Amino acid sequence: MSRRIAIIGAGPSGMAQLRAFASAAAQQAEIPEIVCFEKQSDWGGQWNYTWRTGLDEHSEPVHSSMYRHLWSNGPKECLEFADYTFDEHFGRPISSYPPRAVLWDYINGRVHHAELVPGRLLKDAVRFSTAVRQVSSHSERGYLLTSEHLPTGQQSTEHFDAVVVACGHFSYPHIPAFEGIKTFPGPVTHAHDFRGAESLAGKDVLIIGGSYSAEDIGIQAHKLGAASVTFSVRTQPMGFGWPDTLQEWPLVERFTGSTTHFLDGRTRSFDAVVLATGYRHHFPFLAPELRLVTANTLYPDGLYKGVVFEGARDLYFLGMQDQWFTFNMFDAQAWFVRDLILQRAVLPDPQSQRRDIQTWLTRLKSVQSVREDVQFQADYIADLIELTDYPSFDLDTVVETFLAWKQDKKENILTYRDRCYRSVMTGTLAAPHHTPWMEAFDDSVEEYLREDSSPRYSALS
Ligand code: FAD
Ligand code: NA7
Repeated sequence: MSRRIAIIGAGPSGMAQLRAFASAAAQQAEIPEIVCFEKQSDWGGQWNYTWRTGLDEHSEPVHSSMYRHLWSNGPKECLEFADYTFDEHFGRPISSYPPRAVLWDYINGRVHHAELVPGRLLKDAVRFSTAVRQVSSHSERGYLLTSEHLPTGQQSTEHFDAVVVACGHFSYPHIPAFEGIKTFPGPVTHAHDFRGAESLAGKDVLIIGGSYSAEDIGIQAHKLGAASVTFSVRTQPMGFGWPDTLQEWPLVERFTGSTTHFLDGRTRSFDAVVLATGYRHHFPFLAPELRLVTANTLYPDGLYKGVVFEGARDLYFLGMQDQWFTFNMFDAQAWFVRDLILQRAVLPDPQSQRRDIQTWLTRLKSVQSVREDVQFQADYIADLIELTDYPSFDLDTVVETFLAWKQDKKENILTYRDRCYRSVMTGTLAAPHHTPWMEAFDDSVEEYLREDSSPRYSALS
């Protein structure tokens, strides 16, 4: 009987897993039966924007945390697939920081017409609008997986030999409490429910958090006319080149009505609060002993090569790391998992797996600079690629691109998206977008790809 493999989630990680199997099939490998479960009605994961917040049309927790006017927050040259380049998809150079819809178009383009096996599209392997409800170990081998087709409520329980968890980890918000916050009279939202900054125009906005979401929601608010944005940062100031109306303050101590008291004794009044306090790795559908327990880190403990669950056989997790690299890292992971499933790669014994994990964890502890942090993830990806036939690429140059991006942001957080970088896959230098990011208010694919105007500024490479 053919082996059966379940993939949970058809975001970039799940799509990478499908693509990995398709790539082996194209080389005449025998592919097990693949079933990918996706609770949304289309693939793309976070990149599949929804206006909904809270619960969706099936009373299911809304997955995506993305918002209107979200443009890539890092150069696309750092996330480019090694086996499907931006040049191949768009047929001409585009800018380094495309909007969400353009990136969705790119990831969709790689797999849209692809076949898993001749005559069967990759997409046919995905059961859309189907949520995985429960996964538990089977008494003999493999897993029992219960899923629910959301439009009909029909549930089914099936046996799978291996399970790949690719459900992402930026969907369940981490919502800390602050003393007195219930007395705050204005809106208090988490970044997960943020859908656009229009309502913040003219407002004094407090954003709690000091990472990607805080930074980007802050500049979105500024772009759409917020009177001021104050970041309340717990550990380390972001230290970007902020305009005058954006400031970094220490952590909030408490709220009394609209007055916020900060740890340094200062107080200030705000109209709205956004909690950009991160997310939880949360796997309600996995039996407790199968759950990965981790914070948002570059190397979650308990995953050999960052993907193989130590606590049970034939259980894999994709994309669970904190992310400098994204799409191409998910690819490297998916290729390795595919090779384990196809028995092209062999798992070492548990002691050797533990030693390997420990080596990475020890190295991570000694990381002292941003450069070392990015290099850590680059080396992790290189280690995976070494084990598979995923096309290798110049990871060290991508590290330099990340560092240049960090520097651009330090200089001016409002203009960094106007810079252009060179692809390590094709050598193509990105083309400046026709409109500076601060003046671009239409993030549609059509407007982005419009060719009838030349750039009104020159971007630096
Ligand atoms: P996801 O994209 O989260 O996809 C997981 C999929 O699993 C979803 O489709 C979901 O519906 C499905 N799923 C979950 N649970 C179940 C279930 N029980 N049953 C069935 N299906 C399920 N990365 C970048 O490279 N550049 C950026 O600019 C960038 N911006 C970001 C902005 C925001 C606001 C966020 C939250 C993330 C951003 N990221 C960015 C990171 C982003 O998470 C990755 O790019 C990528 O989407 C991760 O892919 P994934 O497949 O691992 O997870
Ligand atoms: P991150 O990167 O996990 O960052 C979470 C931030 O929230 C970080 O600055 C934390 O501060 C802060 N945090 C967490 N808990 C608290 C409390 N209790 N008080 C104050 N501050 C707190 O999540 P993001 O949402 O920014 O980014 C996730 C993804 O979304 C990323 O891939 C982006 O591309 C978009 P700390 O540093 O721990 O002190």
